[in-house]
Parts: sequence; C-alpha cells; structure tokens
Amino acid sequence: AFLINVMQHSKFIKGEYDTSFIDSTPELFKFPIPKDRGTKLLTYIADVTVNGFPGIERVKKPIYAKPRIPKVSDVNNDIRGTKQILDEFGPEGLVEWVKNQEQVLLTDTTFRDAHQSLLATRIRSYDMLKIAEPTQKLLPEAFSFEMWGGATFDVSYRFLKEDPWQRLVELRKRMPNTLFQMLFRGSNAVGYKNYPDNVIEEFVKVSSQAGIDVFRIFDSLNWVKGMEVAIRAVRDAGKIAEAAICYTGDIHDPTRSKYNLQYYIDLAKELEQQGAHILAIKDMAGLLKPEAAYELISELKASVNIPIHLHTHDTSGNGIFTYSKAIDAGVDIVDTAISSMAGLTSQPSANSLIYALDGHNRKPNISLNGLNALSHYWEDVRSFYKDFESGMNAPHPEVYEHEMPGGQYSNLQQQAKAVGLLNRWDEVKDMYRRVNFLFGDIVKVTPSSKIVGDMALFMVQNELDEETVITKGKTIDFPESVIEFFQGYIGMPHGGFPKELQEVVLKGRKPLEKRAGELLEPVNFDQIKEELFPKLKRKPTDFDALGYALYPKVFEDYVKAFHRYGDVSCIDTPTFLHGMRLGEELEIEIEKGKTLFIKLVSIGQVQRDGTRIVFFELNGQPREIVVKDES
Ligand code: 3PY
Ligand code: ZN
Repeated sequence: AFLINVMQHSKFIKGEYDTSFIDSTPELFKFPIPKDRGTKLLTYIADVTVNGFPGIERVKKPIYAKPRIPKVSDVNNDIRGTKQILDEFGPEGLVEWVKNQEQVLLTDTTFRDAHQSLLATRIRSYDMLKIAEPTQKLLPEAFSFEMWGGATFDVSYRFLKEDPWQRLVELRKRMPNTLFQMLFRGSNAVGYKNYPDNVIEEFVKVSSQAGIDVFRIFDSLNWVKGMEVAIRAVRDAGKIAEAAICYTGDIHDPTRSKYNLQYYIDLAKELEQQGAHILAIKDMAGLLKPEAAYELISELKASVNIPIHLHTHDTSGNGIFTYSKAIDAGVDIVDTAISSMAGLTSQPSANSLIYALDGHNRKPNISLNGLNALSHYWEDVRSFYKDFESGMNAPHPEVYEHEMPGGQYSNLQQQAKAVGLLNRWDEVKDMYRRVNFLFGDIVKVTPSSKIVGDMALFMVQNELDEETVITKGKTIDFPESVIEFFQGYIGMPHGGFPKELQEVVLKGRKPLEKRAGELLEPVNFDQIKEELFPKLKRKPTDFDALGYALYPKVFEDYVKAFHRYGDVSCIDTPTFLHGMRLGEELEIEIEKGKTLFIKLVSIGQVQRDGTRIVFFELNGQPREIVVKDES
C-alpha cells in the first residue's frame, strides 16, 4: 500500500520529490486499514520487531522459560467465597461476616498496586488471565483481589493498548468467588483531576455492573467532601463503600501535630457517618511505623463500628512488623501481594506474613503451598518486565523523610531524568520534602503527590528556595498543576492553603468557592457516543464513553492503535515487548479455538523510502508486511 501511495502521489508522478519527500508527505502513510486480524497482528509484530517498544531499550528478544502455572483442575471446585456472601447477604451482611472473623483477612494486590508500584503498572491482561483461575482456586479464603483502578485504567489504554474494561470482565469470568476491589480516587475517579459529579456516578455504576464489588475511595487531601459523591454512588449500586483515610506524617512525632491521633479519629467517625461500610487506612508511602500502627488501629477500633482495612507499602522494609502490630491491635483486613511481587515499594509479602504468624491465634488459614506456587508464576512473569523495574533493590527507610508514595518514586525519577536532573536526584528528593512543608504539610497521594513532585523539580531546576519562591513569586511562572492546586481544583487541604504562597501563585486569579465537581459542566454521554461512532466505526459502549470522558486523547490514540493492530492483548508479553527473532515460530490464540501459527522468515533491507518488508509465514502461507524503520 505504501508503494502504491508513493507511485500515485502527484509530486511523485511529476518528479517533484527529493530525499525529504517521505518525511514531508505524511499522507503516504495513510494505508487502507487491513481487514483481517492476522494481518493486523503481523503489522504489530513487524513494527515492534523493527522499531522496538516505546520507552524501553531495543534489544534482541531474550529467551525465557515458560512461566510455571500451577495445576489446579482437581482442587477447590466448589468455593463459597466472599463474593457469594456479598451476593447473598448484601454489603451489610458481608460487613457482619468480616466482623465475626477471628483470623485476619487478606486482600491480594498483585494484579493492581504491586505492579503499579514495582513495574510502572505495566503487567498486561495476558499474564493476569493465565493465572486467574489458579489464583481463585489457591486463594479461596482471600477477602478480595485488588485488580483494578489506580493507574491501571490509564496505563492499559495508553501503553498496553488494551481495554481495561475487557480485563475486568475477563478476570471476573475466571474468578467468580472472591470480591473484586478497585482503587478509586474520589472526585478524580481514575484520573488526575476532578471530574463532574455525573462522571463519578456513571463510572461507579458501570464498573460495579462490570464486576467491581469493593470501591476503596480516597481523596488526595483527605477532604471528605471530595469523597461524598463516590460513597453515595457505591451505596446506590449495592456495593461496598470502603472509604479511605490517607496516612501521612507520624502520630508519634510532636512536630507533626497537624496529623495527630485525634485527626484520624475525627476523620474515621466522619467517614462512618457518610456511609462507609469499611474504613481503610491507606498508608500509600509506607510511613505507618509499628508502634504507631498499634496505637492508631486500637484507637480506631474503639471509635468506629465498621471493619478496618489496612494498606501499606514495604518501602522502608518494616511492613510485616507494622502488620504484626496492627493485627495484635485488631485490624480486620490487611493488603499483601504474592511474594515475588511484594516488598520494596510494593505491599508486604503474603507468604512472609503467613509464615510470620505461625503460632498466632489470628493466623489466616491460607495454604502456603498455594501462595508459593503462585509466587513461582509471578517470578517468571516479572522477568518479562525487567525494563520497567525502578532499580530500587534494598529497603529504603529514607521514605520516612521524603514521604513519597510507593508508586511515585520511580515515576518522579523518570521525570527528573527527562529534564536532565537525574544527577541531582538526592536534591530532588529533599526538595520534595521541603515543598511539602512549603505547601503547609499536605497529604501526598495521586494527584496531590504529583503536584508536590512537579514543584520540587521546578524549584531544583530553577535554583529556587522557599524564600525566593515568595519574594520573587510575582515574576515566576509556576507549573500549571501548582496553579490549579492553589485554585482548589483538586480540593481543600486540611487547615487550608498557605495564604502568602497562594497569592503569589494565583496572581489575582480567584480560588474556587465550591467543590470543583459541582461547578464543572456535566458530561453528556449520549453526545460522547455520537462523537465516538465514526471514530470507532461501531456502536460505542458505556465502557468506551467512560474511557473517552476520562481520557479523550489517550482513548482516541488507543482506538487508532486498535484499528491498525487489532486486539493486541492476545500476544504473549515477550513478543509484545520485543517482537520476534529471525526464524522464530509462535502461536497466538486470537480467540478460543482460533490459533494463528506465525513464523518470522526474514526482514528486508531498508528501502529508499525508509521502509522495510518483513516476511512472515502465517498458517503456512507467505505474508509480507511493510513497516517504516524509525531508526
Ligand atoms: C493511586 O492513586 O494510583 C495510588 O496507588 C495511590 O496510592
Ligand atoms: Zn498503595
């Protein structure tokens, strides 16, 4: 098609072309969309084989062993898990059941926070679906699987070119017995900014219909007003509203009295009153020290009637110690990950916790053999994603100083690298700590954490300190995210904004007088569907409309990729990231019972137009794919 485009182009016909012809004539790359799925998948494989995967170094595809999948056909074929309890007895019945358990319950975060925190959220549905049934059968006692929300929604469309909704629906089919849990950023849904209230309501409604049971709802400033709409929507959907308090500071540090024990108790009572079924303590950076955990959980248990679910990150290396103390204090549920996906910026290891609780009266009755078998699988799969590892390979107690959330550390490091500040990373971390205090000591979690990170980079880059920010502030163009923060677009921090700084940042702009979600124009979903129809070339679903409402550009790019490549979620991960080796043969099951046999035969030389022809065999028949060599 490319050659036909070239030969039919008027400039080509008239001989008006030179070496820049290809580059300056983008329409040459507008090919008719190939019709069959085989051709589309070959196009993807050819592209990634020739050009590599965006954002990672291009290397020859490594040879990996096949991941070890535990055999489970004969075990646990009639599970009655927490999902059945919810479906039969409703949220209140489930809450009663939780309160009656003596053993501590576990939420497994492997499918969400673990890889968000260790591997930049890059684990693909392919690798989850292969282990879904074994996970269900080997962990029937789990309270829930956290497998959606947070950054997974955006990253699925943006980088993995797959539909997050499809992941949810397909996992649900394979894991019918345990509650599915998602992380929901209150009025920011699964995005980085406030959305109109009707978007929050629609998102909760549609995702609960698609399979989510437990919504962990938080506000990035612990502003209860920012959580109310979501809590109400979850209750209306008949699902479990788990309202979260983000833990910040240190209740034992007298210099951080802004976030003392009373602060947490008051918030907990307020959330219970707002209708929370469960209270989560969301320790997103891993700052809750063991003795503080004991005191906090004891006091909260005495102050509210709803179960308490503790979430931490193991960044400091103290995670299991913290859980041990929390379990002694009566915490109902804790978050863990399968051991090969645990530790460091991820959650503490489930396997380690079970071993550690030997002899404890609250030890869960969970099979270590099962956990260890699952860990073997994830150990193998994790190696596919080594390009996304953060490089942190030892406990990092410094987190108690800078307070960066588990998922942000490697991200901010990448941002620093992008602006040439990687060699000043220690300064950036310290500036992050200082910006927190400059902003009045705020809760730092998506998206407030990103704003603190943006400001820290900005100050290091421009050699600014706290004093010059104020004295020269009138002449400084602050980052957009910082301006919006001081306008109130992501909510109101505890104790309000520091006035002097707010004034120099806003330069006369007025802060919002109401909650952003109330002021924003409601989204018209019918109109969105109309707009999407021609782009999708099919009738848009509620899933599509929400994807577009939250992330218009990301969703459109995903649709373009889909038209070009088809559904790439059926490609195994080494092939997805590295393409194929010369002479390699592989099978791709595009749907149940429909398998493509693909062989990469050869790759042609770069032609004058900058393209290469990639020669395949598809089910024994020769196929040629032309791709542009971007190198
Ligand atoms: C998210 O919002 O994605 C988080 O994981 C915050 O901790
Ligand atoms: Zn987390």
